[in-house]
Amino acid sequence: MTETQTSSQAPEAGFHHGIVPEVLHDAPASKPVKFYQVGSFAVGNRLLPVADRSVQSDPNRANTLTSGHRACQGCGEALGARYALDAAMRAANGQLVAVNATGCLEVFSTPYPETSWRVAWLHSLFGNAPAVASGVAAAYKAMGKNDIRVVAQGGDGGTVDIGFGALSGMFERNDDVLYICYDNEAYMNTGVQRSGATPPAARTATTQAVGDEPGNVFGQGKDLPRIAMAHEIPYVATASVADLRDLEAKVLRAMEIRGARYIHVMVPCPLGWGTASCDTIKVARQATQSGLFPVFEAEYGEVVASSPIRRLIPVEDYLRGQKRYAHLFSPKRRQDVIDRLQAQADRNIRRYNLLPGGSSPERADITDASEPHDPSFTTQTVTTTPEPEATA
Ligand SMILES: Cc1ncc(C[n+]2csc(CCOP(=O)(O)OP(=O)(O)O)c2C)c(N)n1
Ligand code: SF4
Ligand SMILES: [Mg+2]
Repeated sequence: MTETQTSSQAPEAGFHHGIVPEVLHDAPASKPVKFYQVGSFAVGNRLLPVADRSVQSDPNRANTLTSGHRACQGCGEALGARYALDAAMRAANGQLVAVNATGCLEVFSTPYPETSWRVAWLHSLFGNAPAVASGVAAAYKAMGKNDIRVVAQGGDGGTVDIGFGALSGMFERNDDVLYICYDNEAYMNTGVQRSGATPPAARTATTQAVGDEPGNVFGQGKDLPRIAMAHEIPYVATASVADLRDLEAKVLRAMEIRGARYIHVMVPCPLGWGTASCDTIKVARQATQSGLFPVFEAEYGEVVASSPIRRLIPVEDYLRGQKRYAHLFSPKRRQDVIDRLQAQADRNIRRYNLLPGGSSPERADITDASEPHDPSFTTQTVTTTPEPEATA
């Protein structure tokens, strides 16, 4: 644990616009510098006008969730929260209050008497973050301080389960709060128990890999982005740590709007999913590129945009890398269960129009034959497998 910084300290050293760091001068001349990787998922930043560059590339970014916290190595939630809150801080000109539900994000960031937050930050209970945030927003409104903005955040358990009633009320009243859910698909802080957002067939401490239907039960679970849309609030979006630039953009967009807003971020948990800490981004990308986690935006209950899949992969590629799904491949391959999960991905692809180019997932504008493909991504044609019957 390093010492916690305070907001009075100087910002972290970074690349200042127009100044070339010494290290680049020392690079061997024989090694060309490549600015854009055509066909990869990398996002160019340096060649953009300063105003269009990412929040994280700004040396004066807020570092709202700063170093020294106790998240596991490769924690998707820590990464997502850092990007989301820095973007919110930029949008609010630093006039931001963050309310946190109980969960890993709260526990790893605030071991008393330390904190990694460089923002006015409140924690009350596991299930009341939306209610507390609504109260904070109402108090500032009553004081006429409309420039102070409010963000609430919580894990999937705090959001879709215990905090659900308070969140629905916040939506229904259209309270001026941006709520961000970091979805790692289980109650990670207390030892990986199932939540209403745990996907079918996933093994958790409370959904063991036994019986005819191993792991979590099949069913829809609680699809909170769609439930939020049903409240017809001004803005709902999904995002993923696989595309942090998109996450930043959605937070900035949400902060332009007043009223209740909801962003649902996919944040892999290496400990709970049984993945290597270096694979957090890869596994998050596999979730979006298989169609299992659709990335989209909705306004007043209607989907207005979705992020197309760039290289479609079968869900099996996503499942295979995670120990929570190991029972689908050994000791006996469970093709029936894999097929049902594939059918869910196929339904998302249809529902959110994730392959707008038709059945061929390879799009000429983003691929480059000279670029070696990541062997973990296998291109295939979409099949429209019949949907499984709901059995939950
Ligand atoms: C009323 C109440 N019940 C249970 C707990 C114990 N508890 C603390 S965090 C947590 C799980 C949090 O899961 P989630 O919201 O998904 O966040 P994550 O830790 O996965 O980020 C639980 C069950 C609690 N603090 N309060
Ligand atoms: S258990 Fe998971 S969510 Fe919690 S800190 Fe570790 S990686 Fe992050
Ligand atoms: Mg969780």
